[in-house]
Amino acid sequence: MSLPVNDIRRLSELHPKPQHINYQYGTAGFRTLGKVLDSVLFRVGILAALRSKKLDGKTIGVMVTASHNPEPDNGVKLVDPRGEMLESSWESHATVLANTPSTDEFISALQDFVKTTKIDISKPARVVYARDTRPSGPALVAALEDGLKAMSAEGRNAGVTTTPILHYLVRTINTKGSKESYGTDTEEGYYTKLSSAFNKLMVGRPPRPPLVIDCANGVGALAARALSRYLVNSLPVELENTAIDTPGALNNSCGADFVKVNQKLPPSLTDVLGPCQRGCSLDGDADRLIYFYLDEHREFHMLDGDKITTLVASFIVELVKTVGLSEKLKVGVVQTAYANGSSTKYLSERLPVKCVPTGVKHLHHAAEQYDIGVYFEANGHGTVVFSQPAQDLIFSHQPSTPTQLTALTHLQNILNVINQTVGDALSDMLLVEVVLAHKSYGGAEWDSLYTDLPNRLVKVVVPDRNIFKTVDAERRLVSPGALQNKIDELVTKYSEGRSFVRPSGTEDVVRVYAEATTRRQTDDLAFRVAGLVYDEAGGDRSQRPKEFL
Ligand code: 16G
Ligand code: MG
Repeated sequence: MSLPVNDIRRLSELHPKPQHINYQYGTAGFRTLGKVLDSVLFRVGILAALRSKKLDGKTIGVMVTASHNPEPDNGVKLVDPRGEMLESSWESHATVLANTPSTDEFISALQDFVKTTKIDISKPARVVYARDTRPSGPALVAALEDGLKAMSAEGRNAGVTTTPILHYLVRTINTKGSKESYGTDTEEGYYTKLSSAFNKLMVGRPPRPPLVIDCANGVGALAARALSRYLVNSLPVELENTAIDTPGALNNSCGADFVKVNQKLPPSLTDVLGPCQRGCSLDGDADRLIYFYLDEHREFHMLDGDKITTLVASFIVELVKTVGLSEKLKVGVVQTAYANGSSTKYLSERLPVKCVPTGVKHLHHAAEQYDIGVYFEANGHGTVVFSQPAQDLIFSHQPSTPTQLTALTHLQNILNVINQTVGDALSDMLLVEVVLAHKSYGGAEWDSLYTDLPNRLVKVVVPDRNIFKTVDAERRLVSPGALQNKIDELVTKYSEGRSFVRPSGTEDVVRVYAEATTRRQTDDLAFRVAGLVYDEAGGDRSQRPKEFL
């Protein structure tokens, strides 16, 4: 059997590739302005069908979203059968196929690809897809559907939903009826799985003050509302920034990225969040979560991905110890260079900690090397993964005391609260709430586990970010030239100074991170390193970073 060339040709003509645009399947799939993604979505439809055929008809996921980015942006990424990110060797195939200029060249690139990758076209193709609330979403989904149609793939439209729910659906569809079954393959199945485990964990805990959830005016608003109906007796919530139909509102001065980058409360919550009340922000597709609270003087405190890691990892370690399984279940943590130095210090004194390059796939894979792997990026994306033997043990172990039994039951329920496929803001939020309730912590007690070093993230616009090459989990530059030496020399002048430079995987910029013991020193270090980067890369003088003191 060969490719249905006629159908592909006819439909491809409806989705011509714009000239002069070079697409790239980056860290989070293809991501750029929604209005230039039509041809990409059509081609991704075809690629998803081929990926499914290659994997013997397993269901592949496609998510249409641009996450925390501005509303006019959009994007698309593929999800592999266990709900994980697309295998990296296929990322470059995706890039090649998206950039072939004409229908004829696209078809011949497809034919080469099918041959070299040894795809059996006669196999079935199944794809489940969803989108976030962006206005450009419906047209992009229609283009994707044309791609599926061209391949006669079986498509399941999961509608408007969060990225982590789409990942959950992929995993549940593919494991249905098997020993590794992960739940019911519907949104309702997701809410039921998470909430019933959560509700069991909250039995007997004192009632909690309401949690304010900033939904970033995105799809998280729909999911948080749906989830809250299952939590009436366990967790009171107040949903804010739920204006999914207001043009321009998505991620605008709200959401997890706004809070993390600006290190401040979304202005819309100023009159909402009371002193000592907990709040959290989701991002535009609800796969990132940042917590915060105001102290009694209404001063803002942020609890980011590093704080979540510490809270969650410590709690799981305690449970494992109480159950008496410390020898058999090793808990480890995975972070990136963006993790606050204080968090790394605190965690390394207690647990194995690994540092990997930015991007969920790196963290996820590294976390899978532990029996129980906790990973979070500082930006709030993360989850906990349990190896299959660890899960089997947790569900088959025979405890010898009532205390052990209680801890084991908690561990079992914790496993079901967690979305192991990918970082999931709502699942992570439930997990955090469980730990806070069990430890009787408010924001301040949680925050006091360690004190963040002041830190600063700066973007530098350069003519070509590709000249920046890093090693050692992005902590050191090997190119351009002597830049790393200059950074090293500068850093020694700052108490507890640390700084690194890496090219962004999602934007045409270079990012500079700096931390030191005081805010002033941190800002100064970031500014100086940004200046070095700028000078080394030879950018336009007018765009040289300005001092932000
Ligand atoms: C994407 C990544 C996120 C990473 C960010 C870095 C996924 C699903 N998401 O959003 O993990 O932190 O890119 O962006 O992998 P940057 O390369 O522009 O700094
Ligand atoms: Mg996101």
